Amino acid sequence: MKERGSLFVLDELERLQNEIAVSISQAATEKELSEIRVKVLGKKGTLTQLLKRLGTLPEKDRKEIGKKANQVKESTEARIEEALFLLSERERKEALEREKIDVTLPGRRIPVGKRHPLTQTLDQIIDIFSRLGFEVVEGPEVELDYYNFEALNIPKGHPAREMQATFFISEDVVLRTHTSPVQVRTMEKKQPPVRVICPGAVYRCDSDPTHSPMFHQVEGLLVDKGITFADLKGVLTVFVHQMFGKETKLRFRPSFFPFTEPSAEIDIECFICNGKGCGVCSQTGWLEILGSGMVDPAVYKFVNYDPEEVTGFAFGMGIERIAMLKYGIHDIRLFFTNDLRFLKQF
Ligand code: 2NM
Repeated sequence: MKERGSLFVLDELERLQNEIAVSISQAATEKELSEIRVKVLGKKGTLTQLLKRLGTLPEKDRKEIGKKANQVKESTEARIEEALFLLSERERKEALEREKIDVTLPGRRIPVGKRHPLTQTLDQIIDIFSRLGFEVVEGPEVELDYYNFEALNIPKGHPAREMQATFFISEDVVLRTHTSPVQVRTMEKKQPPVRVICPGAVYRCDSDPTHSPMFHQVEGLLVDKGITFADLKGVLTVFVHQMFGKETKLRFRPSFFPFTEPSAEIDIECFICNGKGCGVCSQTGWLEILGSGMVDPAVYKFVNYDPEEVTGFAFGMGIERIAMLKYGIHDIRLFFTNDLRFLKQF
């Protein structure tokens, strides 16, 4: 027969074991479980307190009660371990569910930009002349009157100066009206053979649907011993055929520029009406696309080339004009307003 004290402790252990089992089964977090561990097994924990009373019990009951207490302790630890394991399992499953990705979904499209139609046109022109051995050279947009006019055989008072509607910065400084000054600078620096094209922005005080105060040009220059008008015709015919198609009809029409003699403008057959005459070609059947000529000996004098030694040809074209003809664009301002509805079409 056991003592009342022993019976009470045994009862308490039994009750405690059940209570622990219930609270562990209800714990929803790791924190709650570690709180239970402290409450039961900690220094002031319920089981620890109960064990302290072991010494006060009769000798004969101690073994059995001690064994029971140990069992409660071990089962508590085992239950907590198991609960922790279940919690981490549940957490892992939830994470897998939460982070699930559908690898069969189509990818997000990356919006890809396009080059501006003027850049595309210029790149094509540069590509053609590069293959013909021309080098790309650039120069200043704010230019001395000397390079823009004087050295190109356009002295002060020359009517070509009025025709070009120049923006002046000061009496001797202008916004270049063409890229020819870059070619003059090139000839100053380099002896023949010279084969360059000069792309870039140019400025003229002019504004309507087909003229912009800023637009772009490519000019070309080839100087060497024995260059003739036949070379001009050959090179520019190759260019026109590569740019507009090898079936394109073209003609060389006599013209005038102060810096070339003789001079010729190049027309291609109007591809809108096939030469029959329409609004785009002003009923002529032809579209003007290029100016050209044999460089005037007067220009060579300014750059110290000997006109008895070398000859050459030069040409120039407006990039906007070429792009407008190529894509059938009627208003030059569309190139500069950056309306995506326009730009996306190229
Ligand atoms: C054109 C037409 C004809 C030209 C001439 C020169 C230089 F510097 F060599 F004299 N550069 N560009 C030239 C000739 C430009 O543009 C319609």
